[in-house]
Amino acid sequence: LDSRAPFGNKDVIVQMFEWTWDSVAAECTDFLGPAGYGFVQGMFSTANMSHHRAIILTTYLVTSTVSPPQEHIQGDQWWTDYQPVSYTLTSKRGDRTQFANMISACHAAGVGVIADTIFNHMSGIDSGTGVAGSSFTHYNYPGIYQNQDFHHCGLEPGDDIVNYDNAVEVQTCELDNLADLATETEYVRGRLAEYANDLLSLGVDGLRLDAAKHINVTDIANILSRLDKSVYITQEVIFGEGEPITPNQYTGNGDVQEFRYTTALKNAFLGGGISSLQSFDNLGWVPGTGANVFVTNHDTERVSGWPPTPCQRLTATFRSLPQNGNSLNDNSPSNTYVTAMIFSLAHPYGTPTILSSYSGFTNTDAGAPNGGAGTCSGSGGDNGWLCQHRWTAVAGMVGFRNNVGGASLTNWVAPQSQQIAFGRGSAGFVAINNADADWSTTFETSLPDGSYCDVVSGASSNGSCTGSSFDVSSGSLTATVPARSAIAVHTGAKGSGNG
Ligand code: LM2
Ligand code: CA
Repeated sequence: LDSRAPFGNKDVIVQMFEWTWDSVAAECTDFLGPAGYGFVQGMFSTANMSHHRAIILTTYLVTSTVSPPQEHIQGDQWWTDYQPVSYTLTSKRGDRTQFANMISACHAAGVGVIADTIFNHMSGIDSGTGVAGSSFTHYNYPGIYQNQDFHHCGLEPGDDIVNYDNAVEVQTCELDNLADLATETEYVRGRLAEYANDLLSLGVDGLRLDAAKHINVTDIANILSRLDKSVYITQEVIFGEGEPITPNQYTGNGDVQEFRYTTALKNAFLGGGISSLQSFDNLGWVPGTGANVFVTNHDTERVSGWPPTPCQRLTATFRSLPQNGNSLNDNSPSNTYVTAMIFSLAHPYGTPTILSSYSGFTNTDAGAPNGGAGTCSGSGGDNGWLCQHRWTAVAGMVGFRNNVGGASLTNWVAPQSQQIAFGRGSAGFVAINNADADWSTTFETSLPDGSYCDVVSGASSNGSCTGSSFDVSSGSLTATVPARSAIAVHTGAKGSGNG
């Protein structure tokens, strides 16, 4: 067992962006992993289960990533969750009891929970009252932090980070005016560890460290050394060309989010050619065993500020901002968002996170729909929620990934720059056609002979396929991969015919 594997040997993370704790709990129970319904048994024979539920089972790891559980400022914008005012576990997503109940429900369904954790800062507004009633001013959070617990860098007017080429400035000045915690001090370290340990005591399985780039790597190491148990860690360290603080410096603390991957997939799928995506091993990126990767996250799916003006492009500040919109998203053309997620779940590099978010993100401030209560319908979204984690191709590829495990990449072919196919040992095979014409060919695979269900278009149900099916004979698989689409088969989804 890889001690870094997020939860058991299932490594797919779903980021339930802005879902309330009650709605995450229900989704864990209803879809993400019905208790006792182990995919490891591999069969979907329970009569009263819909095939959608059957596909998913215990496959996902849930992260409440973009919904930090602590008290934050009031307001309707999604980003109010990123301005903490106390460590009371009451947020717009629910209270402490609901948070604890969510963890219990998800665990009962075989799904782990990662909490988004803000170690870098408190609020960015001058004063107010948080959602649990705590009053505060910018550098005074009664009973928690006072003026001396914050950095006052003095390097720029207003103490804001401007120059990303200066490591001290990036880590001791303020990100968007957010009061920057003095994480080198004993008191702040101890207080942050106390908060993290409170989360762990409720059963949290991992932490996403928000704005980790803005915290010295040794400060993070010190805080983590105080945790009561070892949990999965993923750190947000956004790569910026030429900057002194790099993602690779943080690998000793746990996984690191590799934003170069996000950018590479966008560029490849939108024109550069997906044949460039065979390997990420010799690019100087975070090694695959320590990388957390995604096609998009809550920051990059938002389009504000992108593309940059030519003048912005020249500034170091711009280079390392979250690069809003610098990724594929639900509005991307030609099904590229879906085919890129298929690629991400099929390729062995990194631990993949699938964002599950809501539409209308072109309004970059808009908070969650439906009062934050996440709802889905069948294999799609509902009430403004997109429910990417339920999409047939995404759910099918989560099953693919769990089935192929750590099998190595085999049988790679790329007859042209927008068509690729590869296997994962003898356990799975995928072909992605990002060209505008169908791709009809015979692939050489390492699969055992048999009949397989295409998990992009459907699933295996009682020995037959709800989508397409393909036969493998002497390793050969003859298929037509539709334009701007994909096919994927694996040994955990056998079947024939067409349901
Ligand atoms: C992260 N990365 O380092 C998160 O992934 C990102 O979503 C967070 O920014 C950021 N850290 C801080 O936790 C978001 C959002 C910002 C928003 C901040 C704080 O992208 O737009 O900033 O949360 O809520 C907002 C205003 C900004 C204002 C700031 C402070 O947009 O104009 O700055 O609040 O009041 C004066
Ligand atoms: Ca800092």
